[in-house]
Amino acid sequence: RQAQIGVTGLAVMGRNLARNFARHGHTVAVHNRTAARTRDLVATYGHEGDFVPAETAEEFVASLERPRRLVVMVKAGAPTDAVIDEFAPLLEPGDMIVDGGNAHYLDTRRREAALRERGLHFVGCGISGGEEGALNGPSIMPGGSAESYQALGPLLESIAAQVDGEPCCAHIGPDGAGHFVKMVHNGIEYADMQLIAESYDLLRKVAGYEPAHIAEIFRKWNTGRLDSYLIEITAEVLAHTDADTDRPFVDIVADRAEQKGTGRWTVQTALDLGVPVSGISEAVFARALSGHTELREAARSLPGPIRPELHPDDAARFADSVEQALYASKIVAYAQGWHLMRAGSAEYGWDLDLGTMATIWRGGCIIRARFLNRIREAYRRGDEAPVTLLSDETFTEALRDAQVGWRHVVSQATALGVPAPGFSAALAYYDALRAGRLPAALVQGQRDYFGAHTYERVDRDGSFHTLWGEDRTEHEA
Ligand code: NBP
Repeated sequence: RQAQIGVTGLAVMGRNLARNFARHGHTVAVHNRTAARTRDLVATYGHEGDFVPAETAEEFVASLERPRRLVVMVKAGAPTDAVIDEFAPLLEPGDMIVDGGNAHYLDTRRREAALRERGLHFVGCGISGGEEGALNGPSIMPGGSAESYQALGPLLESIAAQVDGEPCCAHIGPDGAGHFVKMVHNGIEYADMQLIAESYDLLRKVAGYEPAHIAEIFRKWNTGRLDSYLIEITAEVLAHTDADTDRPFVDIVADRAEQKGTGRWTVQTALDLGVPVSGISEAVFARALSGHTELREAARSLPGPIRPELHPDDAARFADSVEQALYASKIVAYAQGWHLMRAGSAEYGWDLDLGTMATIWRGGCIIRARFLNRIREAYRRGDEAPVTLLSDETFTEALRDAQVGWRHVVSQATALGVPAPGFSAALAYYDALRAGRLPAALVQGQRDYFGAHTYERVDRDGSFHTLWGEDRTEHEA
């Protein structure tokens, strides 16, 4: 019998994705380099649906109906190329290879171009939600040709998370667009996590609350505008007690945060495209800093301010301000992420619909949140998409209301010596965009002085250079 879709690479993600397809009534061909995994999948989960196991690549390809839809879920990087090289010669024009791994979008662009030459569709497909999402409904971000989406879309949409009857899956754009937005999703996820972590740290060190109390505060926040998966799990983690020591779980975890690389890719891409994503970069650097044990050891005895204990009333007020700082900084981080997607779209000619990401990130993925509805609305209002989310009326109003608390938190954090790089960077970004004049004018003056890099004037067109080492007269360059 012929399968509608095939999955090769049956580690946690591939296995769960294959089960998800099967549970939705699709016949799924399954294959893995090491055949034991394939046999294991069918033996353990065969009753969940219609699986067609294949031991060889040839058998696998032969079991797929045409045009073939072949999902690759192997380790990103060289393994993906190895799998493509193995399967491409066995496929026929019009067939589709879908890479559901965490590929870099530039690799996806390269692979798509090479396979297009052979008449094959290559779909770089971002999948978010981890193993749980893969099984029960991820957020899916497929790139590639519109033609391939015609054949793939209904299948992918059927297994995606659903919010208000809408699937968390949509065609993103050509070649690397799907993996690009998945990368930005992960960058935003880094920022979100860092901002939540800073909130915890301030509530603990400034307000003086214990983790269990902070868990309650997060639970309360989760019933309001901050309602999100990450706030929900944060409350769970903070409320957890270590069974061995009876101490708060968060206190027995080594304070070195790790990273796999998509946050770093986001920042590298932002540097290349000249997009300020300080909320995301501070989050990436905060993780990096936490891992530099030797630096932290060397600096441990550096002087800091004395931290007075807060009166309980002041502590409660401070907690409210932290909620405002978190919300405002979150708006900034998302505005930066959306700016990066807009820049990527322009750079690569993707014509991204920027509202789509807000729609498909409302469910299935790690940053799923009520908040995304507001972004979706921002892109639906009016004919023109907002240049920045900050200037959308809903967000402008929220920032107006939050800024007093936000500034209070950043100044308290600074005065009391508690690092809040995410909050501070977000506020600096906000104030810099708001500023009528920036000291960039002085930087241009400096550049012209030492390097004759020229400057533009506010009062007339043209490029100018001042003869700084001579009579300081100005010349049109
Ligand atoms: P892994 O990333 O651990 O990869 C293991 C799979 O790759 C196995 O099926 C393995 O086959 C196969 N593989 C390797 Br390694 N080298 C191969 C080669 N040269 N030829 C053929 N197959 C090869 O699996 P995962 O954690 O399920 O993730 C799969 C993809 O999904 C990755 O790109 C990951 O970044 C992405 N992703 C993961 C998550 C998550 O939460 N884990 C979330 C979103 C996306 P074998 O069994 O024969 O060794």
